[in-house]
Amino acid sequence: MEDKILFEIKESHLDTGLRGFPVGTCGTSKVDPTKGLSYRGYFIKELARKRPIEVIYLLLNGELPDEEQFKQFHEELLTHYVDDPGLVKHLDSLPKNSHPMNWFISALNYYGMIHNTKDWRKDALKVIINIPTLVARIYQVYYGWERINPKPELGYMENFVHMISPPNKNPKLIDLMNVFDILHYDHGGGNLSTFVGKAVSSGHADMFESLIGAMCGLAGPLHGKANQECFRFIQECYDAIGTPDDEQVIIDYLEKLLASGKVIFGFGHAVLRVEDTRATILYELGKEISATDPYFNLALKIRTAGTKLLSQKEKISNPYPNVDAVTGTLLNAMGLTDSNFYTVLFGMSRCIGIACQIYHDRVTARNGKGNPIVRPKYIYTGPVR
Ligand code: AMX
Repeated sequence: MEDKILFEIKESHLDTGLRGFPVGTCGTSKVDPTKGLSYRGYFIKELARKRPIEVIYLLLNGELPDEEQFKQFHEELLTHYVDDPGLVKHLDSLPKNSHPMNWFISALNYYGMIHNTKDWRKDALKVIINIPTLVARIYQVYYGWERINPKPELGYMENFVHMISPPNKNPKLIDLMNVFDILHYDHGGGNLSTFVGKAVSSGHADMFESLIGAMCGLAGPLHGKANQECFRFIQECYDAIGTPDDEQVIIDYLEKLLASGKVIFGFGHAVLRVEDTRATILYELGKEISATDPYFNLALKIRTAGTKLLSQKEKISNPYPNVDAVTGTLLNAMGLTDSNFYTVLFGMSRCIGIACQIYHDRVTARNGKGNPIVRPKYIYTGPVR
């Protein structure tokens, strides 16, 4: 079989953060520069309005389930469901002034210590079925909300939405969470958090240890925490200009920000060269569930004004909105107003995609041998004595 050359590595590549280096294979999802995200060959727009468990089944097994397979899978997942009272005690002991991502990482660690089976499939199932309850418990304790007990029989995201009780909770929060969860499961293998999770598991750390590594990666402001920054950006724009009818007012305002060295949050992407298809889905959903919200309306106006402005800047590879351009406005409009928590919601979903990838890396890759330990080379640049 021909052993094709995929990439030529030059010295100048050493400073690029492995940008674009092929380092392995990923069978669950793909990010195409012009067609956007797909899971197992299905474009995300074909999946966004399905039931979350159907899409998780697809990521894990490679095909969408029929009704019987769906039922069996859901029943199997529920056998792994546990609402551990020790978790709430653990959360009660955490410092209230720390970031919710630190709580999420700590909760995963607690959960792994108690419930880890060291069986990759079982642990992936445990992550899938329990992570919304774990996040709901964090919400309850962190914000001092009512500690509503779970009702897993309600459905996957339904149970999550049932357990959280933000003031002014919008009844359409469930519509948003179903779509939000599906959109954020997987994004190829090379995004920082997924890459880290896969790398940690390659040393045979367990599923929970691997996800903790991944979520520490997600917590960085250049990666997952960008979604909270993007919403703050919309809030700042709103405070400065409101929702003007004249597009030029928005363009002038954004131009001033660029001139002062700031970035237009929610625009640009390392891989995509079109509007992020996840953003397109959320703009459409927002028109259904959040049409009168002022932040959402401003985000809609910035969608076109920002693209017009950034298209004139040659150095910017992708002048279009990414998924974070709009998520915060919708979460906020549905009652989840504290943007500090948005990365945790992203993590709740992304852990599922990473767990599915890790399962395949460890159990099905290389005819069941599993992928080898990750061991890249860093070139020594210190003194020679
Ligand atoms: N506003 C202002 N400048 C931007 C820009 C934006 N939205 N997007 C890119 N640029 C600039 C870069 O800073 C870079 O400038 P430099 O050469 O002076 O350093 C130049 O354009 C070229 O960058 P690029 O090749 O187009 O993008 P990248 O792959 O280096 O970076 C990203 C991608 C997302 C970090 C960048 O577009 C950005 O900072 N966007 C704003 C922040 C944001 O929305 N983050 C969320 C990311 C979404 C996600 O992946 N979850």
